[in-house]
This record gives sequence, C-alpha cells and structure tokens, in this order.
Amino acid sequence: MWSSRKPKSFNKLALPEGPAWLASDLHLGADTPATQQAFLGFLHKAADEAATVLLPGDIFNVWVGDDTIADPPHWLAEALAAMKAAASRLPLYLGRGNRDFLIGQRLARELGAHLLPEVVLLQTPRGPVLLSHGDEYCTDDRAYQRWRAAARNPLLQKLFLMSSLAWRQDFARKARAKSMQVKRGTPLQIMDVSPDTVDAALRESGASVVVHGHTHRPAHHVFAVDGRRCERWVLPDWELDHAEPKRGGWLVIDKDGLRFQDL
Ligand code: LP5
Ligand code: MN
Repeated sequence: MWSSRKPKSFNKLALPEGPAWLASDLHLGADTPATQQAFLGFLHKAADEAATVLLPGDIFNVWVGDDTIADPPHWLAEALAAMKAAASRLPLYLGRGNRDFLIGQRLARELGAHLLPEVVLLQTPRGPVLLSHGDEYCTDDRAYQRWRAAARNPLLQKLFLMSSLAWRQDFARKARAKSMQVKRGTPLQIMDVSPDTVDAALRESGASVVVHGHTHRPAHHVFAVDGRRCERWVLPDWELDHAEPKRGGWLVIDKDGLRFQDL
C-alpha cells in the first residue's frame, strides 16, 4: 500500500525553463506501426517546440531486458533511433511502467536519456507536480499489487534476466495473455486508482497536482484534500492501430499551467 511504502523524501527534478511534454502508455511493439509513426512525429515536434520530454512508463508493450537492444527488430531500432535523436536535442526522461519496468541504465545510456525514479516531484513553474506511471495508486487491485510486488523483487528480476531472451519473451507473452484474461473479469473501478491512495500521496508530498498514466482514462480531475484544491491529470494511452477512433496525445506543462494536446 502507498503509506507503508512511503518514501522518506520525494525525489525532486527541476525542469529546465520552457515547455515540458509528457506522454505515456504508447505500448510500442511489432504490431503498432501507426502508433509508432505518431510517436516519431511527437518526438520530432518536441525537439523543435519543447524544452524537456518525459515518458512516464509503458513506452513499450513489453520490455524483457536491455539486452534486447543488442540485436533489435526493425521497429525497435527505428523507435530507439528516434529517441536517441530527440535526446541529442533536449533532455529525455524515461519512466518505467507496469509493462516495461525492466528498462535499465543500459538503454538510458545508449539513448543519452535519463531514468526517472518511480515517483518524482517535478519542480515546475506552476509549483510541484507529482509524477509516476500510476499503477502504484491502483491499490484496490489486489491481484495486480501481488504480481507487482513479486515482479519488482530484485532477486527475481536478476534470475529472470539470467534466462535466455527467447524464454523471457515467451514468459512475457504468457503474462500478457494472462493479464488480458484477468482484466476481462475485473471491474473497471477496481482497476482505476484508489482516491484514498492518491490523497495520501498528495498529502505526503505536499504537491497539489498529480500526473500519471496507466489507467487509459484520460481526464483532468479537480478535488479537495484536507480543504486544499488538488488536481489529477491522467495521461491518455496511444492506440492508432487497433481501435477506432484512434487516440493518443500528451500533456504540456509550462508557465501557463498544464494542458492536454491531442494528437
Ligand atoms: O498491462 P495490462 O494493461 O494488461 O494490465 C495491467 C495489469 N497487468 C500487468 C501484467 C503485464 O501486462 C505483463 C507484463 C509482462 C512483463 C514481462 C517481464 C516480466 C518480468 C518478471 C520479473 C520477475 O501489469 C493488470 C491490472 C491492470 O494493469 C489495471 O491496473 O489489473 O493486472 C492483472 O491483470 C493482475 C494479474 O494477476 C497479473 C498477472 C500477470 C501474469 C502472471 C504470470 C503468468 C505467467 C504464466 C507463465 C506460465
Ligand atoms: Mn501501464
């Protein structure tokens, strides 16, 4: 639960002056060519118009280890080249989601990007903004939190990463299939963030704005915590290959505040 995992102090990140662009839940893979093209367009535009890009998780549909980049499939090579090009023009921050939490320093180094801590307090012109992937707020989803705790175990991760790439890819395919099956039987409300957990995070961090992705329920919520006006901005997922209408977009944070930018 959030409070029992309460960090003693929050990692802070001062954003450089100028607009920060945030996008998550792109779920890139071999079967998402249209989503990938939209992402490449986003990075290209960001390099011209933004001062920082933050990608707080689930950039990839699944990530089974940084050694994937030694011999990447074509789609991945293309995505990595675009991220590297963007990172050569502005700071690029990679967060880890529930599908790509095995992203590590090797990938970041290769791209010239920086890894984000699990939860980070962004210092923005509009005050502190609490940023994370969002799955840590889904504390009513007990089955997921059990899996999450196991999958974040450093020893299990080490063992997993020691097995062959083919075995890991096969495991990931089975885990994805299992997840999709379990989700079909789980009420949407259980899979959403727990309001109490979000309130606790806002209380503990002192921020009045929280930004996350993961739930695929983009929105701008305004509510009160202990009488303090708070906001929760939920980033959209990107899906331009398997859904109509196509969807995706990002959040801009600059001196004028926060706003969504549709694709
Ligand atoms: O991702 P999504 O949107 O489908 O659903 C998530 C939750 N599910 C997950 C699981 C991921 O999709 C799978 C990620 C694979 C990572 C590969 C690396 C593995 C490394 C291991 C290192 C030790 O995150 C889902 C939530 C939903 O979000 C909403 O929040 O509900 O959670 C579940 O569905 C709960 C299930 O219990 C999760 C089951 C995971 C699979 C268990 C392993 C089975 C493997 C079988 C092999 C024989
Ligand atoms: Mn996610």
